[in-house]
Amino acid sequence: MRNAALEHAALTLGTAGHIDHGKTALVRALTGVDTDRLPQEQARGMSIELGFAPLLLPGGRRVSVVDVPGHERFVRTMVAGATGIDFHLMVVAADDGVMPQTLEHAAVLAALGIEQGVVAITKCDRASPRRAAAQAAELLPGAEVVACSARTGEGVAAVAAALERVAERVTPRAEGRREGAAVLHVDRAFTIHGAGTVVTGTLWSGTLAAGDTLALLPAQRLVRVRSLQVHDQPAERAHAGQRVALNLAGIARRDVARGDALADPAAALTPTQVIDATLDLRGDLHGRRVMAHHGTRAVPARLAALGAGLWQVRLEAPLLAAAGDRLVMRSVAPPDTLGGGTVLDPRARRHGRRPDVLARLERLRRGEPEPSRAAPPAAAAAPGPATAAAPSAPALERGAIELAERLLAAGHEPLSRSQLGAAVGASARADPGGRRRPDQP
Ligand SMILES: Nc1nc2c(ncn2[C@@H]2O[C@H](COP(=O)(O)OP(=O)(O)OP(=O)(O)O)[C@@H](O)[C@H]2O)c(=O)[nH]1
Ligand SMILES: [Mg+2]
Repeated sequence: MRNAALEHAALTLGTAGHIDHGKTALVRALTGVDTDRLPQEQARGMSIELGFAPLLLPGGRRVSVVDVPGHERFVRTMVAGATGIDFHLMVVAADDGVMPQTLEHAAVLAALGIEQGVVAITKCDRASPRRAAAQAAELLPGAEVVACSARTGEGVAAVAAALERVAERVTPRAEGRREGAAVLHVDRAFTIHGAGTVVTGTLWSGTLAAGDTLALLPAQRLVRVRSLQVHDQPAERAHAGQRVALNLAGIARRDVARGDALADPAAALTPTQVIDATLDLRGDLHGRRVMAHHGTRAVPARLAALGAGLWQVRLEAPLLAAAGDRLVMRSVAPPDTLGGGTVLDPRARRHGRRPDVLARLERLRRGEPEPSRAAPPAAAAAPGPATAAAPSAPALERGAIELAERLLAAGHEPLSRSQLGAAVGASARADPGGRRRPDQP
């Protein structure tokens, strides 16, 4: 790389905090960029969409900033922005203190596993920071608290210095995902006159280059990367953790939106509707209908408790999740963040609390590798002396084994006719009439 400032691993900083507490004003004081670009945002003096700006820290390190809206109606947008960040800038106004979306954004950060960050007590030209600082320190213990004013500029350099200290110690979330297949969750899609469809997002894993063919999900269409930018600069290649803009060929603007994902077709990322996860949630939520947020997407889901912090998330529309990804759960009404956790099995079957299924999830939670699933289940293999004594016993056909697996995995949950249908159909196809009972015609 040409510029020493770019030699550090790519890091993204996300703002957080209640409406009107001064997030956008502080980002402008730090970066010189007004992230409230939309006419409605300027007219209403309020952020609606995610805003982006590059931040050059005092020591020369460059990080990307995602500025989120604070309005309670836009928490979904906030989650979509926070999903790709490495550390946070929680903004609390000195004259208002900790407010509902301060708490909710803190809960979202916790659910996403974003522990490191800085608290800025803004508007110190208006009120003493003391009360707000004490409240914020209680909410986010461990974060450095810095008083400042975006209006007078006082303390802004101290905020930048505190951010730099965190940037030095934070582990980039993309670390360990650089070698993987490319995945990007789209946070904006728009048209640039003369260029066509452009999407932006934080590159979640792998690398991307002009000319690459990607699968657009959940539509499962192929698109081609015509050109790309990293941090607003044309680039040949983008790496995991960087903010990228992709000019896409083969797709109209109306056919791509925030919440879609672009993935290397080899990524094996497919739309999924049943997820097994380890979740840390407030209250008894078994059977509750919630909003499940993943990547830049949110869909309604029903929660089934499996015990010991293990949950099955049954989605009403697909998510594009992989094992190890973070999930955030919010209540549908009243809107509130209930907690979150990590995907263990992104393509689970509907099942209950069967001991063998739970043992497998516990293994996944401990990070142990999956035993090969190619081996037939014990029930179908009929092990024991009888097998040894009768090596000529006919093997069960594939359809019967599939059916047995489905019934075992279902536990106490009855399978629907359509769920059974495929396996029964496979069984019938595998055995075209050869083993009918003698009394059947
Ligand atoms: N006096 C004073 N006013 C400030 C300061 N920071 C922001 N403001 C004002 O507070 C209002 C809200 O600031 P924003 O930066 O838009 O707040 P925000 O947190 O981005 O708001 P949302 O994005 O809508 O959640 C604006 O009128 C700002 O000019 C400050 O340090 N001192
Ligand atoms: Mg704002």
